[in-house]
Amino acid sequence: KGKEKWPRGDEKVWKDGLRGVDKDVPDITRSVVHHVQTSLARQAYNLDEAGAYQAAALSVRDNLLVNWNETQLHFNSKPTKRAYYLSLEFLMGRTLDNALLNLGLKNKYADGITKLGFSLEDLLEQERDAALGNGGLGRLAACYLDSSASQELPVWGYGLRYQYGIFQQLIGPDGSQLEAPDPWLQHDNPWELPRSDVTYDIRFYGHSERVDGMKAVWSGGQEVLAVAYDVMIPGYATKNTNNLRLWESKPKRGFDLNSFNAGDYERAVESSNSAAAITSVLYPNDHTTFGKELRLKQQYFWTAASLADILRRFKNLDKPISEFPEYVSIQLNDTHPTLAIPELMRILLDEEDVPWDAAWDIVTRTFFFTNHTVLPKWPVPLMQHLLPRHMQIIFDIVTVEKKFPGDREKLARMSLIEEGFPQNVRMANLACIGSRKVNGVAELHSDLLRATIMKDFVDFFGISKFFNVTNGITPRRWLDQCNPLLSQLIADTLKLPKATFLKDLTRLEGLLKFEDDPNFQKKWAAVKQSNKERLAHYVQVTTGHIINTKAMFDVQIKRLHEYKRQTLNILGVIHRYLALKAMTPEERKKVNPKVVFFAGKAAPGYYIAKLTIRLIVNAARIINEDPETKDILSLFFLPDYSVSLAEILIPASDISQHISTAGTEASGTSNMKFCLNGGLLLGTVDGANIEIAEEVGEQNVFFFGHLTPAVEDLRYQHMYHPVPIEQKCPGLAKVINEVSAGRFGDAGVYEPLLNTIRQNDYYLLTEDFDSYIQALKLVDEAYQDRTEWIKKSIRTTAKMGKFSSDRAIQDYAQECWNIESNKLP
Ligand code: GPK
Repeated sequence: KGKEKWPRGDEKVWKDGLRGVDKDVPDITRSVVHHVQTSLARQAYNLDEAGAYQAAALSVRDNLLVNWNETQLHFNSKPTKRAYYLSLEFLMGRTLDNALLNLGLKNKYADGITKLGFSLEDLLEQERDAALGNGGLGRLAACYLDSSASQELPVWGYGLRYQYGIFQQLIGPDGSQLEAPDPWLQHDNPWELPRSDVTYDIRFYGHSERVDGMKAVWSGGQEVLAVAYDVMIPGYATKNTNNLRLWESKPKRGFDLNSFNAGDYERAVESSNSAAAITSVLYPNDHTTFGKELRLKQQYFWTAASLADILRRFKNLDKPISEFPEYVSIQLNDTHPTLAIPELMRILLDEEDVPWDAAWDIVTRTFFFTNHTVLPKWPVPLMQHLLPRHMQIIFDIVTVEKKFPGDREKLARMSLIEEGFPQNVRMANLACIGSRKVNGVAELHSDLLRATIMKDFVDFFGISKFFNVTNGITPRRWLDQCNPLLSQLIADTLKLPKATFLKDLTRLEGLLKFEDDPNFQKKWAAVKQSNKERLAHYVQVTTGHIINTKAMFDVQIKRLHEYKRQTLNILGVIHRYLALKAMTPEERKKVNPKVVFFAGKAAPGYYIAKLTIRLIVNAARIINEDPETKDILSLFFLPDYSVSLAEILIPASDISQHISTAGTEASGTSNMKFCLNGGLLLGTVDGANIEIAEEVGEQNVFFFGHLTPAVEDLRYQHMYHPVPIEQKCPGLAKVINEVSAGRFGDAGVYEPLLNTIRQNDYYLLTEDFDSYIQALKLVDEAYQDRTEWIKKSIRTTAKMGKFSSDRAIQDYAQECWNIESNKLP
């Protein structure tokens, strides 16, 4: 863009904009010019897109701030019960587009920005994702914030302001995943408000002494400062704007002056570094907690600061402490915030002088616990050292022990302490005992919880404490924002304003009336086609590859994990490739062309998952270059999966894969996103796939594989009566042998991955492979009848109402929190 003219756009607008002389300059343009010249101290001359984005964002933020302030005032004006969502992860993605849509200002900003010589669409691309989460659990928290604000519910989120979000994924020359840091705060973040006035002291280590019986004093150790940053959460088509409060850790006082004066510079900065380290980085492990001291410090720092803040707000109401649960409900997003339970006990016992039983009663009426997995998680040691007072409290929580004096085995299973060297705290048991209610995230998952890991607690507390809230997704981001063409087509077809179905997703059922209308079918297919072209354009720009957009697009995007079985998918692709190679050119002409997309990150220390990535990348290098097959099969691993990349991939998919071993995927949420965007689902009978099929009808999904009740028996068989893979599943054995022999390079490299299948095959690839291949064949056949396929696609979208996160949040609001909507006038 060397010879560009400066300023861009209309010079008069830039000049008059700030002074406000020209009545024709719209307010929005004026406000953007104002931020360029004042907040950024820049000029129209040489303003690049990054600067224009910043100015536009600051201008939008002004709108949000007004609403945000009014919302806080509104809810403070009379005593209101509030709910708090404690989550160590909030995977927010970008904000500008979402804020504009929720405010209803997108078109106005697009016009205003055009006057300045920029395009809004380009500016949106300037924003970095806020990626403070790993995957489903973190993105769910973000959807729930949107739904809470959109339904005018008094819900705040509490999390951590990590300096570095989830790592950036690169692919090395040999095809393996490499990791780079994500310094997302390097440029100013216009979406947060630092609150230097909202701070708390948080203590670690030290010693706890009990004075006269119950009352204890915890002192000494290290104290650090928690500083609040507020992120505005706009509701859709409402002024209500909620808050997400993120904590940053700082040294309590600069650095240690004594050491500094004594010339010991290193010691002086050491303690300040260790304080800042607490919120420096998001742990990149999905589904696992390790016994890492810094991770436990993060968890305590965050829960202690959040509780202190919640308590301070409650105290403004001037109510007796016994009424705390009448004004406060706290949702624990998985076991990560479980320390909030002993922490609230500590505050009540040691600071508020509440007797033990009354304190426990308050605690168990305040907390609610959502479990997100049935996979084992490792409990955390170190507690004694880091949090001595909390350890005493945990040892004193003997509810369970009292009730089963005789049954030693049951007692051992339910105990908060796992015996051994060292002893461990069982966070899930503590979260269950300390909460009013416990829920799973899809029907099957909640059933499994009640039948397995929570069984003893069901016997103890009764079944009504354990219930289900099926996950949901926000239709604002996952329909309107990511797929504006579809959203518009739906509005035009139903003759409804978008807000009607974006706020009540069950209204999509109205589309069923049009499923047979050829004109509508044509428009429906055209939207899918243009989303496929948008994705193809992205791939071309980022990788140089040209994609056949007439081919079927098959997508699997999620964290790399053995239980999610990306390995099954890639071995299926290779199976297809080998079959194509064995065909005559004539036969190949009849084949339905297909493009397979993968994306997803592996935890940096997850060796097997990283090998799967390497195999996908290297298989792609061979397959995409093969002149005999490349027109009918191509394969892409798109690096650095993110919320923003999902927004391009999901609307473009014809079929998406959700193929976990039955009983392992608690719910899944991308399955809902694909279906909402008219992509069909290929999956196992697992998690929310089951409920999706119930809604859209089994004839509209492609199911395969063994069912949950069979899984345990099959694993037992594998352990005690192993059958060689050549016998058990010859089709898969052939594929594995090709990989093993180096057909995709790197002979020998993939052995550890292939051995997981050859040996005890815990995730049952050998059991499900044949029915998987069969299901893929049915997908191909169905795609040949394009009209029938389009009808399935329409029906799928039409029946996705249940999966709005608005419904999920209503479930929580009614079953748990007991809070009410309160719309700003
Ligand atoms: C579950 F336990 C965990 C975890 O640590 N991280 C995570 O993303 C996911 N999850 C489940 O794996 C999904 O099935 C589920 O849809 C999602 O949480 C939200 O509930």
